[in-house]
Amino acid sequence: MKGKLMLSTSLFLVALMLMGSVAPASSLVTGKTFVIYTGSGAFHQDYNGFYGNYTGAGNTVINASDFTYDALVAILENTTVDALFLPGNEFADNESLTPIKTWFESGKKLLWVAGDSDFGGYFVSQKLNPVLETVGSVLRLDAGAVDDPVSNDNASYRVVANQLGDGPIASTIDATDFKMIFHGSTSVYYVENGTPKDLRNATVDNVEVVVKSSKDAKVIDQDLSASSGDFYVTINETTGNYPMLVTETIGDSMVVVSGEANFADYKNMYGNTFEVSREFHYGSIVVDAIITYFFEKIGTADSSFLPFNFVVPFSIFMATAIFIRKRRN
Ligand SMILES: [Ca+2]
Repeated sequence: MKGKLMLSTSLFLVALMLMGSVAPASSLVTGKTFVIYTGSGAFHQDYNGFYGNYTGAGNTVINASDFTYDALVAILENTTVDALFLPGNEFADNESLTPIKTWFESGKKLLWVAGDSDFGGYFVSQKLNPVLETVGSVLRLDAGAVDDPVSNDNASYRVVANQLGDGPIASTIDATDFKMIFHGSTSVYYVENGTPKDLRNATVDNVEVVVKSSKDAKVIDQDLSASSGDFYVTINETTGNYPMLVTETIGDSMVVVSGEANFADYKNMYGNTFEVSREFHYGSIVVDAIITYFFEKIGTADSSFLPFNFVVPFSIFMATAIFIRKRRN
């Protein structure tokens, strides 16, 4: 009788330990290596909030703002890099994207491609979209700018996206009165057989729209480039609900495409207050939720790590069983 009680107690302890090995979605990942490669073209260079949070949680964050492209390639080829962030970069014609493709296709990799609006010609989406193309993503950054005359932080270019999607990642975010700042942002469309397509009402395999603009937003071609990438401005008879932050799972890797580098400090995007009105927003919470979801559900730790979760509770279970047997004898 006593043995049975001890057996059920030890089984209960094992169950508790197994449950405890799954971190809640709101917690940060640990033990990962991130690289933020700003290159020569990226506008945003400050990531102190992101750096502090993730190094504090036991990750390595390499702010590769002064790296050459060759130095980036060397680190992708010689180090275990789990996530690569490209904020508004432009790659030169002689910078082969093959090393990024090879790295991504090696599996369990998170590639975050962040755009910018076409304000003043600082960012040209056609120079960053080839990265998405080379890793096999159907997502593309629009070559225009999202402008919201209604949902904004005191100026229409300080877009306050106020719609959270209903996919598996967005569903991990517990939000009431959802708001997220995208300062001078572009949006995301997709391609099908080489043709640009509206992502707002489409269901695309392995693609999740995590955050959308308000129903009142418009897309404008503010640099008047009228380029092939200025897609949404051509269908502006239906405004609003632009995809601002989208993921695509490719094998056990994932791309994240955002209209702004909202893991940057810039104008409090990776933060929780608006720049002007100081209202609360979900910026860092959304970024963290995406990263956590990826490493817990898609690019999960390899099998060599799994026994550790199992070995400790199993050893306790066996020791208890042996102890019970000995007591009986
Ligand atoms: Ca444009």
